[in-house]
Order: sequence, then structure tokens, then C-alpha cells
Amino acid sequence: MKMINHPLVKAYRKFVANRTPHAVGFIGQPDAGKSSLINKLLPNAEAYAGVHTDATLTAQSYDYPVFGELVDFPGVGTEEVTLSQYKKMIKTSDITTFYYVFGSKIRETDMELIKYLSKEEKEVHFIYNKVDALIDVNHVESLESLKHTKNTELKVMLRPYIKTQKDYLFVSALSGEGIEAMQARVKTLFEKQHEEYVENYQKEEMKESYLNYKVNSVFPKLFTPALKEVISRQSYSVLERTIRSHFKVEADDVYDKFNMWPSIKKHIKEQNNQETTFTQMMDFAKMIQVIRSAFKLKSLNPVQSILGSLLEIGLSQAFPAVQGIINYTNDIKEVARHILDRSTPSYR
Ligand SMILES: Nc1nc2c(ncn2[C@@H]2O[C@H](COP(=O)(O)OP(=O)(O)OP(=O)(O)O)[C@@H](O)[C@H]2O)c(=O)[nH]1
Ligand SMILES: [Mg+2]
Repeated sequence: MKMINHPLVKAYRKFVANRTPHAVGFIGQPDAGKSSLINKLLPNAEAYAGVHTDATLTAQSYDYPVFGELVDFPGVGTEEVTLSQYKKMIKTSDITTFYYVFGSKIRETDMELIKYLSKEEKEVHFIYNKVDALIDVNHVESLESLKHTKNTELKVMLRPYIKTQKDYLFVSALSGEGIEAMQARVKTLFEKQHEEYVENYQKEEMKESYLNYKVNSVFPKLFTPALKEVISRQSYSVLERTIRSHFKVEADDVYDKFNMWPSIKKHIKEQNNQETTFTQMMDFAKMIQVIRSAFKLKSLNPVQSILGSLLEIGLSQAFPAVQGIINYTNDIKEVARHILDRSTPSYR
């Protein structure tokens, strides 16, 4: 089995990536050159660098080779995106590291957003783009001294909010100045994030949490009004297929793990072979508990309504069937775990 392109592995990769930082956000002043910088860092990005302000109105992400995404945000402090909308965009993005791009003087809006980023414990780096245009019109101050002045201004403004010493990285998307340094930063960041991703990918708790989420979300697909009919007819193959395809597990995978074919019917038979007269002991409330804990259900409602209809078949038939479905689901969960254990944490 090719584990790299296995649909289950792909889904798990996404699950882990969503729980691990894997991006850097480009935010900052309108027209500062955020999109141009992304273009420069990624030859294939084709981020739309606009001729006029506010060209980018929603965040857009661009895949970085091997690992990570560069996320292009709109400019801060425009009519199109209010500051509070902007904050919401940052909050819902799950991005932990930002490049704040300046192309001119620090404004009030910039400070408000920087304050917000620091409150949200985001890591912020400050980029001064368009350094090619940083000239003293009177030809008195040197470029070095202009940069020094910019850095001093930044430090004074940030002192109350950013604890670590911060300097601008001076770059130009136009002349290419500083782009290599910026590339090195992006590379270092993504290497660090990738390490964390690999670590998370291999954690047993991460796998367990993914598999439990799959178990939980299969419940509504199994416990439908048609279940009563399925149990009375004892035709479980559709249910089995539903469970396997929900876990993105193929028949081959199942055989690979067990060297035999588990089935709901076999599990029911085992139930009935146990001489315990659980059917009498097992009352309605207990059955609800069994289902709730098996499928990790928080609420009682979905179980109650479905069990009402199962009662018509009678507990002695319904309970072994339900237990059989639970056991088969756990079999497939273990097949899925087996696949994840043997997969490699590649990212794309
Ligand atoms: N001189 C100079 N101009 C630049 C540089 N980088 C970008 N520009 C120009 O600045 C303008 C804005 O560039 P964008 O990349 O669209 O800026 P942005 O920050 O993405 O803008 P919004 O998304 O609208 O906030 C364009 O006309 C670019 O050609 C630079 O390093 N130097
Ligand atoms: Mg843009």
C-alpha cells in the first residue's frame, strides 16, 4: 500500500497541519508592497500586486516549497476592511507569526494593530519595504542614518508593547535588496514549524484525537431511522461500507491488519455466544450509556430518539446488534491507526 497518497493519510496530514503553525502572515500598511514581497519570495506565487491601493481584500495563501504558506493580507486601515474586521481575520487565521510590512511612516492604526498582536501573543517581525525609495531629498542624510532614524522611531513606538528588541528588516521588492535575508528568515521559520509538525504527526495523542473525531462523526451516519430495518433484516454490509468509507479505509487495508474479515455479524454472534444474560440485565439507560461512550457523544438527544425506535425490535435483539456495530467501528478504527502508524509525516 502506498501510504503517501492514502486518502486517510492525506486527511490526517490536514488534521495535524490545522493544529500546528504552518504559515506566516504578511500584514501591514496598504500599498506597502506585501503582495510584491510574496511574489519576490515565491517566483510562482502570482500574488496580485496592484497598481492602486487595497488590491488585496481578503487573505490569500501561497504554498511555500516543501512546507508552509505565505499568507497575503489586505492593507490595514482602509475603508474596505475595518480594524475590527482585520483583528477578526487575524484571530480566525490560526497564524502565529506575522511580518508587519511598512512602506511609510508608522500610523495610529499600525500601533493599534501591533498592540492587538502583542495582546494575542503573536510573534511579529517588522519589515521596511521600498528601501530603494528611502532617500533624503536634501542629500544631507546617508541611507544608513535614515535607517537608524527609522529604527529608533520603531523602538520608541513599540517599547510599551513589544518586549524583545525589534529592528526593521530593510528590503525592496523592486531592487531585490534584503530579499535574500528575508528568504533566510522564512526558511528558518518553516524549518522550525516543520519540526513541530513532524513531532505532532507522530504523537499517539494526536492520532487518538483524530481517530476519536472520526468515531464521533460516524455516529449520525449509522444511527439513522433506517437502522431498525437493518437490524431486523440483519443485512449489515451497507453499514460496514459506510464505516469503512467514513474512515477512508479500504477492504485491502482491513485484511492487511487482521488477516481476516471482521464483520458486524461475527461480532453479534460473539455477543450471543457469551452466556451472560445481559439482555435482561441491560436496561435502556445502560444501553444509552454504552452508545454515548462508544461514540464519544456529548449530548443525549440523538441517542434517545434513535433508541426509541430500536425498542420496537426489542432490547434482546437491538442490544447485541448495537454492540456489534460498535465493535466493528472499533475494528476499523484500529485499521486506521495501523495505516497512520506506518505512514510518514510528509506534508505535501
Ligand atoms: N519603489 C518601490 N515600489 C514598490 C516596492 N514594492 C512594491 N512597490 C509598489 O507598491 C505598490 C503596491 O504594491 P503591492 O504589493 O500591491 O502592495 P500591498 O501591500 O500588497 O497593497 P495592498 O494589498 O493593497 O495593501 C505597487 O505599485 C508596487 O509596484 C518596492 O520595494 N519599491
Ligand atoms: Mg496586496
